[in-house]
Amino acid sequence: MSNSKVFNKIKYKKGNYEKELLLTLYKNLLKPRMIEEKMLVLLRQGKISKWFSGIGQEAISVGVTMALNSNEYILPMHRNLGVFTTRNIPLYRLFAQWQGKASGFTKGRDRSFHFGTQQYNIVGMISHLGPQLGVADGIALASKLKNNKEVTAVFTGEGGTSEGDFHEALNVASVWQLPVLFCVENNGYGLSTPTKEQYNCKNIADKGVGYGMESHIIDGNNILKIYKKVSKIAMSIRENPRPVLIEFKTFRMRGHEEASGTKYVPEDLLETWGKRDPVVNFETFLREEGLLNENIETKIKSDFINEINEHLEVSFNESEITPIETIELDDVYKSFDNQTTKKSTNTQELRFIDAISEGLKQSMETHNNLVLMGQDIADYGGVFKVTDGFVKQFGKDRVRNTPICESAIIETGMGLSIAGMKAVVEMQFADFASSGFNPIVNYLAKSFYRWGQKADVVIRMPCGGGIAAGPFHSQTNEAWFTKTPGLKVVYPAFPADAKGLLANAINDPNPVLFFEHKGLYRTIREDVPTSYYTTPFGKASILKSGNDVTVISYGAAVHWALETLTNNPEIDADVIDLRTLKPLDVATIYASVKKTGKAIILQEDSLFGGVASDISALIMEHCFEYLDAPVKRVASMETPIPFAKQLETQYLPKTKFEKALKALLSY
Ligand SMILES: Cc1ncc(C[n+]2csc(CCOP(=O)(O)OP(=O)(O)O)c2C)c(N)n1
Repeated sequence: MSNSKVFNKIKYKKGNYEKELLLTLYKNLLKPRMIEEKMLVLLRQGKISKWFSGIGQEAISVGVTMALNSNEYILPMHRNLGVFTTRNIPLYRLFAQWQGKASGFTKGRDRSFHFGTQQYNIVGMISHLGPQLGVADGIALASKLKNNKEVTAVFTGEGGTSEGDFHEALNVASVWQLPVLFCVENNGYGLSTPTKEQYNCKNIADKGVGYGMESHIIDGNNILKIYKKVSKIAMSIRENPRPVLIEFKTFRMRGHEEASGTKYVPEDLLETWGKRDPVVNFETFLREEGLLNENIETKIKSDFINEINEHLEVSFNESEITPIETIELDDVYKSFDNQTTKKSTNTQELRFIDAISEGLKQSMETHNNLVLMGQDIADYGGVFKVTDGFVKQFGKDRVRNTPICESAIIETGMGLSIAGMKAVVEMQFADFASSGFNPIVNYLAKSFYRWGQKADVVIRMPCGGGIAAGPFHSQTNEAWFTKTPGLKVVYPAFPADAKGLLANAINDPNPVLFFEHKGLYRTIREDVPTSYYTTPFGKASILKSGNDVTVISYGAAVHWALETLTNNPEIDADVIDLRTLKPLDVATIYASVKKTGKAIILQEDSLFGGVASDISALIMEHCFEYLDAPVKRVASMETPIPFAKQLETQYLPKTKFEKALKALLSY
C-alpha cells in the first residue's frame, strides 16, 4: 500500500489455510480500501456527497462476511463497505447509489449505505443506528422458527451500544435464544466522543454476562483471527442457535465523516493504530509467506483500478433521475389487492373484543407464517384477553410473550417481514407505542419507499378514554401516525368492521396501526359473520342518511354522535364512520357535504393537529362552494387526558358535541 512507513505489527498464524483462501481474504480486504481511496478523491472534487470512512476497519467487514454463508443475512452500518464488496455487489450499483442515481438501490431516495438488498441478503441501516439490532432479532427469529440453521450478523459501533435498542435487542435475543451475531466495532470514537465518555466499563464484551450471553473480544485488525474465530462461532450457532456478542477492537483512522477531520484525536493514537493497518499488515505477511510478490500485487491492484474506473464511468454516464410525482407517490405503499371477501350468512352476536379476537384467530389459521408478539399475550391471554386460548391452539412459537420493550419487538416484526413472515405486535396500551415510536415512523413507514422492502407488520393499539385511567392509559394517539407517509391507520367502531378490517390489515403487506378503543371492547355488540372475511381499507360507512348536516367521526366518538342524534330525532344528519383514517375515504365525505352543505367532525383526541383538522381543510378546499356554514371541529381539550372522572368527562368532547351540532344547524 501507499503508506510505506507502516511496520508489520500484527502477528498472523497461518494455520493450514489454503493459498487460495488467503489470497481471497487479501483481495476482499484490498478492494474496499481501493474504492475508498478513490472516493476520497471524488469527494474532494465534489463528485460524491457524504462519506463515512471504514479505512482501518476493513478486516471486520470482510472477515465476518466471509465467515457467513451467502444466504445468511448481514445488517451492516455506515463503515462496512467491505460487507457490500465481499458479497460481490457490482460496483456501478454502489456508485450509482452514492450519486443518487436510478441503478442504485433506493432510486435516489436515500443516501450512502442506507439501503438493503434481498438479492445479496444485506439489510442496510437507518440513520438511527440502534434499530438494526432488533431487526436482526426478527430475521434470526424467522430462521429459528423455520429451523434453517442460519446465522444473522448485525453490526454496530460502540456509540450505538449506548442506545436503548442495543439493550433491548440483546435482551430479547438472549431470552429467545436467537441465532444472532452481534458485532460491535469498537473504534475509539463515536463522532468526537471517546469511549470513556460513551460507556463506563472495561470492555463492551463484558456486557454479555449481564444478558446471559456468550461474548468474545477479537482483534478487529487481524483478518485471519476474525475469519477463523467468527467462522467457528457461526458454525456453532448454526448447530446450537443462540446469540453471541463480539467486540472487535479497532480504530477509526479518519474523521467521523470525511469533511469533519480528526483534530480531536491524539496524534499518537493515530500513529499506533496506523501501524496496525489491516491491509498493509496482511499484505506484508503474505509477501513473507511467499504468496504475494510484486507481479501478483501489481496485477491484482491494476485489475481493481480498472474495475473501479469502468464502473465509475458507467455510473457517471447514467443520467440524473427525473422526478415524477406519481412514481414517488406510488412507491410509498406496496400495492395490495384491497378486496372485500365473501362473508358467511351465518352470524353470531359478538362484543367488540370478541370480534377482534376471532378476526385474529382466523388470520392465524389462514397464515401459518403469522407470529403474534406482545407483553403477557401468551398463557395470560393479554391484559384485555384478546389472545386468550391462543397458545393452546397455535403454540408458544407463534404466540410470544415479550420482555417489556416496544422498540425491539417492533424491530423484530420488521425482521420477520424481511424474512418473509408476518407479524402482529400488541401494544399493551396504545400509549406505550411512544416507546416504539422510532421503528414505527422511521423503519416500518419508510422501508418500502426507500428500498422496496415491505414491512408486513400490524400494531394493535388498545386506546382511548372514558375509563378514568389517566394520562398514560387513555390516549387516542392516531394523529402521531396519520402524519407519517408509509403507515396505514385503521380505527373501527363496530365489531363486524373490527373483525374484517383486522383480517385485511394482516393481509396487507404494509405497516398498519390498528386502533381498538378499549371503551368499546365490552360495551358494543352486534351480529358478526362467523366465517373469515376481510373489509377493505379506505371505505367509510354511512350509518345514517339525512339532508341537513354531515357528521363525521371514528372510533368511540361515532357512538357518542349516534347517541346525540338518538336524543335529538329531529336532526336529519348523514353520519359517516370513517373506519380507516389512512387511507381516508374523501369521496364519501365530499359527496355527503355537497348534499348537506354543513359538516361537523367529532374526534376524541385533543383538537390541534388532529385528524379532524385535516378533514376540515379538505372539505374547505374541495367543497367550499357547497358549504352553508364553516366546517366545525369538536374535540377534546388541549390538555393531557386527566384521571379523575369529572375531569375526564370535562376533557372529552362528548357533552360538547350536542351544543356545537345545534349551533351549526342554526347558522
Ligand atoms: C439516534 C441517533 N443519534 C445521533 C446520531 C448522529 N450520529 C451518527 S453516527 C454517530 C456516531 C456513531 O458512533 P459509533 O456507533 O461508535 O459508530 P462509528 O461512527 O464510530 O463507526 C452519531 C452520533 C444518529 N445518527 N442517530
